Amino acid sequence: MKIDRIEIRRIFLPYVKPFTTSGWIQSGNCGIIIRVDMDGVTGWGEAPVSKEPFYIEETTGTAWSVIKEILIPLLLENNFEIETMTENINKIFSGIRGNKFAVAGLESAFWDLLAKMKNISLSRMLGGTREKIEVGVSIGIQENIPSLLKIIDGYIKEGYKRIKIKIKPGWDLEPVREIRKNWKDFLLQADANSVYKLNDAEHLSRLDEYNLLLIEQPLAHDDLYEHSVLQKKLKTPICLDESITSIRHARSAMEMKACRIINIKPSRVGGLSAAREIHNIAQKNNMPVWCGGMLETGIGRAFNVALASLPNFKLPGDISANKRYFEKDIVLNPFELNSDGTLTVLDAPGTGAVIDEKFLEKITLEKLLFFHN
Ligand code: OSB
Ligand code: MG
Repeated sequence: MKIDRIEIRRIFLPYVKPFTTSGWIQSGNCGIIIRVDMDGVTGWGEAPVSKEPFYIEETTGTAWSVIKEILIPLLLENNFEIETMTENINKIFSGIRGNKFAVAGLESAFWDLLAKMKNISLSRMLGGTREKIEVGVSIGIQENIPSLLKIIDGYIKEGYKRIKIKIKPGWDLEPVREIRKNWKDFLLQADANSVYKLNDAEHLSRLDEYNLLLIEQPLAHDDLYEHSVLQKKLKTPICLDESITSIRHARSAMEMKACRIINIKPSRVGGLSAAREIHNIAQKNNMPVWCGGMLETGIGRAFNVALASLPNFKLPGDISANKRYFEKDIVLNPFELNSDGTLTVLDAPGTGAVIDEKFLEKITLEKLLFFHN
């Protein structure tokens, strides 16, 4: 089979509220939506890139140009078989260095397409074992402690079972202490997005008394070694996010004891095949993983939900209900939080996301179409 058609779109979909981390602010999803058509079946994918390279090196602009000038031309003239499709895609992209979000956006569209061709859910195709997944909410840096506490109170009342806050110097010990005064045992974790240095170790160890589930990516985005030094000085488990960009990095991090937990984001590691492999390796090493998020639209979110149904996703993911991010999403079947703090894994073929094509057209800034010769 040949690919009949690939369509890529740059979009802008505003968030309900801007999202602030230790290093940047995001006001909306500036990602790329990918549609692949083959043999009468349609697969959808998302590359949840941002305008600026503050989380990873890629941006909307670099991913757009890599997808259009390099990745799609590599794909178009190939013949695909159902049985080897995702392996084949990964083989075609195996020479690409970096550019994981661009690669993952395309790769994931083929997983959706393949699952639809096989008429099974993506969760089942990946080996998922759960019908519901536990989820938490990631809360950006706020103006002051009272407003943070109020937001947390709202999410806990909605039913979320785990809270993650973003931290940075000057917004770390105090918010954690105040949260603990109000919610002694609630599952709580903190994400630094690479803002600290190794010589902040003593300062970070003061978080140990607050019983955090984990501290996420305290040190540099491309570091493993210093995290392994820091982990020895902390009781709180380190969870790596930015630093794990490949299967090999995940394996090295486990061997070096640079972390005790891994945040898996399919986009960051180049797609679902790599994400599943990291999950499998972590499982063999008794290391729990959880599914991170990139403030995705309903398309990327549906992939994350399917992935998080695998058995070693032992901790709640950053996969909140769509309405926590967007007033209106580009899917017609947004996830809603169940009363037990879970999202229900979809069992329709593929990701199960039903695209609101009219609305997608409305939020599209630029669109390109490709056909094989
Ligand atoms: O570091 O996990 C992160 C959002 C954008 C970029 C990086 C991160 C995040 C989040 C939000 O923490 C996760 C989500 O709810 O999608
Ligand atoms: Mg993170």
